[in-house]
Amino acid sequence: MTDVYHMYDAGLQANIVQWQGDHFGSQEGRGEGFPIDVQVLLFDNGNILMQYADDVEGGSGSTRGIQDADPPTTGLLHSCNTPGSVFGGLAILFQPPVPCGGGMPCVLTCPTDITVSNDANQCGAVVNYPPPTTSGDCGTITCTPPSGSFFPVGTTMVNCTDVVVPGRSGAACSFAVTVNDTQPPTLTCPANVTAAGTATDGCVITAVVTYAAPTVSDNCPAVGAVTCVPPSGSTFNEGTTTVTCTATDAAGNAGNCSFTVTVGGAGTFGACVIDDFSGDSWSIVTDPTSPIYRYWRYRVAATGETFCGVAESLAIRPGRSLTAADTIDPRFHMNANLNYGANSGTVQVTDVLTGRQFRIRDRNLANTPACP
Ligand SMILES: [Ca+2]
Repeated sequence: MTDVYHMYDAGLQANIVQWQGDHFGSQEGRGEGFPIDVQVLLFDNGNILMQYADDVEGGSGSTRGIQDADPPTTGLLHSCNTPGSVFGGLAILFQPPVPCGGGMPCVLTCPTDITVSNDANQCGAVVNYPPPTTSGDCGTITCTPPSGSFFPVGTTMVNCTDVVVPGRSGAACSFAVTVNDTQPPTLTCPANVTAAGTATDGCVITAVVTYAAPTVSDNCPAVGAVTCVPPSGSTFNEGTTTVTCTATDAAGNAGNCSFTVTVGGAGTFGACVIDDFSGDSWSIVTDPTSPIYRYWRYRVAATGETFCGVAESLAIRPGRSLTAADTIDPRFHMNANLNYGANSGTVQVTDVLTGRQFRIRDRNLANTPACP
């Protein structure tokens, strides 16, 4: 290679590099090895023009005027990956300025997979992610769905690609965005329930209680059925029972709420006495509006036994006396005589089948604790 000539042509807006080489092909009448001019124009707009001729500047050969065109319009427009096309002319214009196989291939490296929890009250999340890192000759990178999109619960693949241009294979990469539903359903239970109850065999006060189902909401659809324990319509025993309701969403998150069902309890019994020595207690329902009016219950402190029944007679003189009798029950008989004026009372219960007798002697009615 001979001397290289290099200058910038402001009119063409191009760097011109020119040198003289040897022609290795044969040309009629000239044989091989005669000198030719080779010229490369690097235009500011990125286009590249290659041409050769006996004398480029002199306009000999077949490339006359190429370097003077603005923009250059003469010569062969080279198509990438079609090598045969370069043999059809003496000048080659690379446009757009992408080297055919000359640049480093574009390589995209996607971010690692992303896992997040759902946004509050959303069945998905807005996810931001960094763009892929690039190496080589890359164009504009496009990722779908773009960063900042709303991703639904589950796994969504994000696909990133290099802009597709002639002569460059489209680089691509992908990664997974997983949004987990971590929000449990929200349950709203009914208000606490109070039921009067009825007396049953075994001296137990119970009530069949039905209640409204809790309301359920969740950030995602497909919440399973609500389960309450004990279920509505159950028989609830005397006292307070906590009802717990649960619902589970498709992701396995369980929400719950609870409320209470109270049967009987404070106020059910209107009069009570307790033996000052044995600890035996007796109670009776004195409210005529109660479904268990005149229901009595005797508890033996020493053994834990309970006897009960419904008095066929009950007489109350407020502040003065209370008398009650149950003499027709085939199991237990009862007689109560309380004298509030004298601050004392007696209660006697007989187990009819065994003949056992139990008696309360309360010498201080004023110290009787709250009705059980
Ligand atoms: Ca949920």
